[in-house]
Amino acid sequence: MPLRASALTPVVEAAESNFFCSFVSDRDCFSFRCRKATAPSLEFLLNSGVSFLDRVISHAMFQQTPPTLGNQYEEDRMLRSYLSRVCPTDVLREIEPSLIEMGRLASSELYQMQLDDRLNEPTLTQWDAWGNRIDRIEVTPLWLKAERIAAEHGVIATAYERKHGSLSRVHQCALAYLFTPSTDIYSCPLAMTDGAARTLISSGNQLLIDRAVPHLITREPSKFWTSGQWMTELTGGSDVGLSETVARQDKTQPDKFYLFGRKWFTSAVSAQIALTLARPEGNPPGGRGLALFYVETRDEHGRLQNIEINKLKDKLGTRKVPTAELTLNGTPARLVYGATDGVRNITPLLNITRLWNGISSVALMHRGLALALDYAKKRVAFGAPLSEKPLHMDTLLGLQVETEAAFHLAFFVAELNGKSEAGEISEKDVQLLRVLTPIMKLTTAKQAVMVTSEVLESFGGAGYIEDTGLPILLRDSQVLPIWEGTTNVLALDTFRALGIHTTSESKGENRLEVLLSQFKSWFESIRNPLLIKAGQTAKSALEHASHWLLEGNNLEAGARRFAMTLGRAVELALLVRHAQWSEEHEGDGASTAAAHRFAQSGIDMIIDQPSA
Ligand code: MFK
Repeated sequence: MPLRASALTPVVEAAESNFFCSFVSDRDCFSFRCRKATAPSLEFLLNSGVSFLDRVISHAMFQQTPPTLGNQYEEDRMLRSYLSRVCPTDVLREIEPSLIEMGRLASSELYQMQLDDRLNEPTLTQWDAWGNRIDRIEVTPLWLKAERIAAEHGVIATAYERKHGSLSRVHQCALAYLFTPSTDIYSCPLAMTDGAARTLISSGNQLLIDRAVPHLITREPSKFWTSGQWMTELTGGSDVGLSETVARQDKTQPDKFYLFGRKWFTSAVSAQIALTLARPEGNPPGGRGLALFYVETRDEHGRLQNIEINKLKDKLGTRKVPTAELTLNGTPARLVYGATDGVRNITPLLNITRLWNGISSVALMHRGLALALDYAKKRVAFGAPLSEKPLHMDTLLGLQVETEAAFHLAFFVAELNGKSEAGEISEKDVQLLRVLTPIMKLTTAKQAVMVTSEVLESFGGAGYIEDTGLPILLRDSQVLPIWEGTTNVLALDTFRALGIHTTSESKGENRLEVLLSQFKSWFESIRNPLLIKAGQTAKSALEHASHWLLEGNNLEAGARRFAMTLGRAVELALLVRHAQWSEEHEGDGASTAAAHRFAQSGIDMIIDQPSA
């Protein structure tokens, strides 16, 4: 209630040793109490009550200091320690300036702009004043800035310039991790752009590589293109083989097609190109009958190429992403790689966007924690800052541990991608990459929802208030388990990757050998007894999952628990390995404490059938 000091009259009560004064009017009331010895005289209050009151009010009105962010690279023990382990010293020296700069941008101008941009959303204008269909999308100021910064700072380019071999992918993911939480899911078009570049390069289609890839991986903002990934149709987001979009071949140019159909969830429709699936006329049903197509959304005059944007989706979160429903009315398209097997051919894109999903998950978790930890130092309740309250700090520590575990899994998958791209990957690591991609995506996405939800709670009511900028963390995290394959679809993909057929009779084979042997090599150098014990917990969970597989009862129903167990066990194993290194090379026991705690945070989720 704002006080109108000028209209106030002092009402004074003086007791034995206390002095109590209320300033009251018909609308306002303000009271203060002080010791009688220091109390102002009634005459003073009557004569200069207003200015006195101003002083009292300015001292007495409680103001909560909001949370702030420091340089998001320099303050991130987890990221810095990890990079110190995986990067040779000269590589770290070369990449650090870019990370420090991105950490600065993320905590300063991008973060401030994100708060200022909060109420802006993309708009769709379908018609101009003269009745022409224009379907113009305008994105928000933050997104425009994010696009420029992403290009200039090489958030895509770094992975393709490959200045540091396989570690360039790790460097790029570190940039993406720092950039993501301050740019309102601009990571979505970047993820798809990265995936499109990777898919086009691996397709070997030189015409399309020459045409599009230089734009996708440039650092020059005016030349930078983003890509969409149009897969989902009304028939299904998961069962993509049901897609109804038809591809009609040009009679005179056999490699040119025209697409007819509806795409139901096209993220970031503002992109210059898209990779999409359609069924060439005469092809059989299912994913094998689909083909992968390359589309340029606009012609040389900037007009959409027979694409109608029917509406923008009204979503729970990711509201800065212009996600649209489209009709393709003869959109020109080119085959990327063969006229069949579209689902298989688009999987390089899926696997890159799933990596981005994991990196975004840990990025949002880390941002939430950075704010919550800073706030804990500033918020006083029940006589002390929250940072001195054991229960509050224990709650945040639990979130830190989940974040750290998720971080190591996401970045391990980044390392494997880097090795694959640099042509340095072993056969065993190819298998690991295939298996760990869905496991990493599903595990980290669930952790992100849990952690960001708890982060909001750690702010009390403020966490539920929009203009603190906090609720967006939870809303944006909630998409992470949904898009790019839901938790259940990815649990089934884990089976696919391990060659497990839920109906097959071949139960005997141990499909988890690749993970078990990896654990063995990671644990060879573990000496700290706490870490040995934590490693044993990871191994036991994996062995339990393996036995459950061999039992072979109701495999499909247990697929999520199986995949989650694998995800948490691998996270724990990676944490243990890193903790041993950190103790020996940095003299830091923080990761050991995290591993110890994570080992007791529910690794094994397998539920056995009751024995007969
Ligand atoms: C912020 C970061 C993230 C940004 C995201 C940006 C925006 C996202 C917008 C979207 O959400 S786009 C839509 C995302 N959609 C999906 O992720 C689809 C989810 N559904 C699946 O993943 C299904 O598992 C799938 C469509 C792949 C199943 O389809 P099918 O037709 O039943 O596939 P099938 O027959 O099992 O597999 C076909 C081939 O692909 C097989 O190989 P072969 O032909 O050699 O036998 C599979 O082994 C292979 N395959 C499937 N998934 C694979 C894969 N290969 C490698 N990696 C994979 N992940």
